[in-house]
Order: sequence, then C-alpha cells, then structure tokens
Amino acid sequence: YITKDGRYSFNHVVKVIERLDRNRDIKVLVAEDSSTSRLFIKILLEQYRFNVVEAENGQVALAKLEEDPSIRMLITDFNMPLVNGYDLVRMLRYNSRFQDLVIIGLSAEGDNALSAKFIKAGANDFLKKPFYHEEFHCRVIHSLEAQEMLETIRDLANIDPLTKLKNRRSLFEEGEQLLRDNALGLSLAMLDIDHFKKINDTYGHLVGDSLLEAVGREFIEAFPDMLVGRFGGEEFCVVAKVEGQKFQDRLHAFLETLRLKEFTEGKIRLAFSVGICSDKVDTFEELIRMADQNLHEAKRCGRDRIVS
Ligand code: GH3
Ligand code: MG
Ligand code: MG
Ligand code: MG
Ligand code: MG
Repeated sequence: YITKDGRYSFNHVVKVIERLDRNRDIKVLVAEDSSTSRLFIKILLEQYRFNVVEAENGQVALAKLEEDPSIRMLITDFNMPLVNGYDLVRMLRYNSRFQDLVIIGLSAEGDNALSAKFIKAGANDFLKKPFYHEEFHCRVIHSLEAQEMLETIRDLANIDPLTKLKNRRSLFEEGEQLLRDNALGLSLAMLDIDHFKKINDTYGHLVGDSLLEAVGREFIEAFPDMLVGRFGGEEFCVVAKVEGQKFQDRLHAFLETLRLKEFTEGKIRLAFSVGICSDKVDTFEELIRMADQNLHEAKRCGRDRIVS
C-alpha cells in the first residue's frame, strides 16, 4: 500500500475511495442504549459514508432488522434494556434469515468473558469500549469485506456465470431440500432448446452464448418464486411447489412469450421441448429422470411441445 517515499500508493487511494463509495449503499444498525455512545458510533460510521440507522435497545433493534432486510451490519452494545446484546445476537443467528448479517459486539471494559460469549453466539467480531477510532474502522471494514468475499465465493460456487441461474450442483442441493420440506410433492420441468446446435452452426457460438444469457434473464423474470437452474448446456430445470396443471399453464404461457420474442439482431426465435413430472417420488433424481423421459417423448413427437 505504501510507496518507497512513505506515501499511500495511487492504487491504494483508489481502493479506499471505491470502498467509501460502496459504503453509501450499506445500511448499518447501531443498537446502543446510551444516546451519547450511539451518536459517537454513528459519527464514526458516517465518516466512512455508511448509511446509519439506530435502535435504543435490543427489542427495537430486532424489530428494525425484521422489517428492513436491507440492513447489512449490526453494531450492538451488551448492556441494554429489554433485550441485551448477547441475547439479540443469539436470537438473530437462530434465524436463517440473519446468517449473512455482519455483527460486531461492543461493551465497556471489565467483563473478559463477554467477548467470548458474543463470538460464541455468532458475532463476527467484538470491541471493548473505549476503543481507538482506527481499530473500530479496521474491524468494521474487515468484517464487512470478509462477508462480501464469502458471498462472492458462494455465488461463484452456486451460480452459472453465463445464465445467472442456479448451476447443476446447487440445483440438486436445493431441489433435494425442497423435496424434503414438501410432503405434498413437487412439479419439475426439464426444458431443452430445439435445434440449438443449428443456431450455433449458423450464427456462431458467441451468438449462441448471448441467447442462453437472454434465456436466463427470461427465466429469472418469469419464475421468481420457483427454483430455476441450468441443468446442462441448453437444458434448464424449473421446480415448483404448485400442482401439475397450474404449473403446466405457467410454462405454456412462458414459452408463448418466448416464442414471440426476437432475440439479437439476427431476429432468432427459440422453441423448447419440455418434459414435466408431478408424481410423488422419493428422490429428486427420480423426479428429474421422469421429467427427462417426458422430454425425450416431446422431442420424439416433433419438438416444440410439453409432455407431462
Ligand atoms: P434438439 O432439438 O435435439 O435438442 O437439438 P439440439 O441441437 O438443441 O441438441 P444437441 O444436444 O444436439 O445440441 C445442443 C447444443 O447446445 C450443442 C452445444 O454446442 C450447444 N451448447 C451447449 N452449451 C452451450 C453454451 O454454453 N454455449 C453455446 N453457444 N452453445 C452451447
Ligand atoms: Mg449499554
Ligand atoms: Mg440438449
Ligand atoms: Mg436442444
Ligand atoms: Mg439433440
């Protein structure tokens, strides 16, 4: 970071400015009963351009976090009325919704067991009051960047980079979980683009890629409430908790809108063959296998159709 003559390097300064710029979009909740301390922490955070919200006790903090899922970080005092900081952290971490919230615990010096308690309950870090401003800033930024990196890595592991849909691995993982959680069963559709090889051969693979990219966007827009994944090359999977006929109607409407769309300058039109399975099954693989059989049947009968 430091150049030979002891100055910050240009790259470092650019990084700091970019960090400050990103912080504007990061909402931080400060839970602290002392209004002086709260104001002080708010000012420190605002120096780093964070968007700060406040809570005067643990109960208010919990309510604010529940109503505003855009809060990314919580800085919480230990001693507060109604719900203390330690219980707040425990309650939050018990709920899967708050797993990605960055939490930093704070308390006045004295109780050495407190930092261990906070960390065990799931806080990312802990600071004793009074603290140096520099240490506060470093810990806040480190915890935040560690969380951001974790989320980046998780996305890289789970999301197909071209279509932005779930990749095959996370499709299976989430599909199996969905099946375990839904005793009434699921509906699954396997969709395969018709004659996609011909599109590649005619227009080139880059045009093929941009079509898959566009198809991914269409899927995300059309089925925000369902599990959608890229099963393989030009094969997609949609998994839903809805009953078979309703599911088929939605897919049908989706394919009709896609059919009318002109993709890219080449005005390419896409058709799909689809196999659906809505039977009660024991494993996710079984559901895929049966939908795949119906997909083959759709291809065999002339393509551009749904078989269920
Ligand atoms: P069918 O109607 O029988 O499904 O014919 P098809 O040509 O779509 O099927 P086939 O399985 O023979 O070919 C699939 C093609 O999809 C071949 C492969 O090059 C192409 N493909 C798979 N993944 C990608 C990708 O990521 N990008 C591009 N551009 N093409 C891909
Ligand atoms: Mg307090
Ligand atoms: Mg295929
Ligand atoms: Mg195909
Ligand atoms: Mg084929």
